[in-house]
Amino acid sequence: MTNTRTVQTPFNRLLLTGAAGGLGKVLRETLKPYAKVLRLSDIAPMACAADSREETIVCDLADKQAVHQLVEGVDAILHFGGVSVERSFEEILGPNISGVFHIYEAARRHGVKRVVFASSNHVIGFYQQDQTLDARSPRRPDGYYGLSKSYGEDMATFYFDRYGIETVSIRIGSSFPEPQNRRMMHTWLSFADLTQLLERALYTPNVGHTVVYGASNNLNVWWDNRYAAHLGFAPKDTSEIYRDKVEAQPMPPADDPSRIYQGGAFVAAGPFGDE
Ligand code: NAI
Ligand code: 15L
Repeated sequence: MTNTRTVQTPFNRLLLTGAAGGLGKVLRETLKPYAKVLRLSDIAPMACAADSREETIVCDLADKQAVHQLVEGVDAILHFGGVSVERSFEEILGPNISGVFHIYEAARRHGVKRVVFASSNHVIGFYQQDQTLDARSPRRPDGYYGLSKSYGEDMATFYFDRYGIETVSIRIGSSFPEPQNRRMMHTWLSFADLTQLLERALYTPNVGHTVVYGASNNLNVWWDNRYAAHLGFAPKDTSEIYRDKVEAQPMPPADDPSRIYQGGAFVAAGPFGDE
């Protein structure tokens, strides 16, 4: 993928959490123009630093002191680490809930002024697919994972109001190489459009706490980004080019959550811990 946008002055050091994950591996490459040094972190092992423009640090987000050390010396944080699917509350608690608190506390103590938070469409997953939402629509999380992202967004608002740390929370739809099912025809976010959105989130001045939905220029998107217009996000890709391939899959039954709810199957996960 090539990024054709004007590359702005690189940050001295950007921190990317979740660097060993699906998106982290992509962003490790596409974020290079924006940082003299990219600090890559995950709890899982990562490929070693390729050159002096990369640093790799293994860190558990649930470990406050380790996160404090991780954040020292960075100019901005792209927070992508944590549990990325629906799990029990106990599994979500450390990585996502304590983790996001540790990130903001470390940002405050080290004077980091900008965070980009990988939030999720699952903060609004219990809305039905015939509804159009904007950033002011009340949240309707579809599980503990969505609740943890909702908490992360509240954390971002608090740290802006109290300490002036700015955040762009990106409610990512479905960011994969291509849409995998009919629902993702609406929610798909290409890696190129994600990278463009991250660039806007890093460089746009005075964002306060901005919430933006992360979807490509798909034919029928459920989300209206009017309250994030100042970011100037203009997605270029569309899921339409995959329509024939996706629609060759069997149609799920009419009562399948993937046809009813914006969050799809996540709304039906759990309960956990009854066994
Ligand atoms: P992923 O699951 O592939 O990557 C998440 C990474 O976080 C993993 O490498 C994992 O090892 C790491 N992690 C988990 N627990 C950790 C801990 N305690 N300490 C440090 N690192 C830990 O997920 P993916 O798809 O790359 O997503 C990245 C971020 O974007 C996640 O926060 C996810 O919630 C969010 N997101 C992704 C979407 C997508 O379509 N890919 C959609 C919406 C949100
Ligand atoms: C998410 O938040 C997940 O991290 C990702 O794996 C997908 O399930 C995505 O949402 C989605 O809703 O398609």
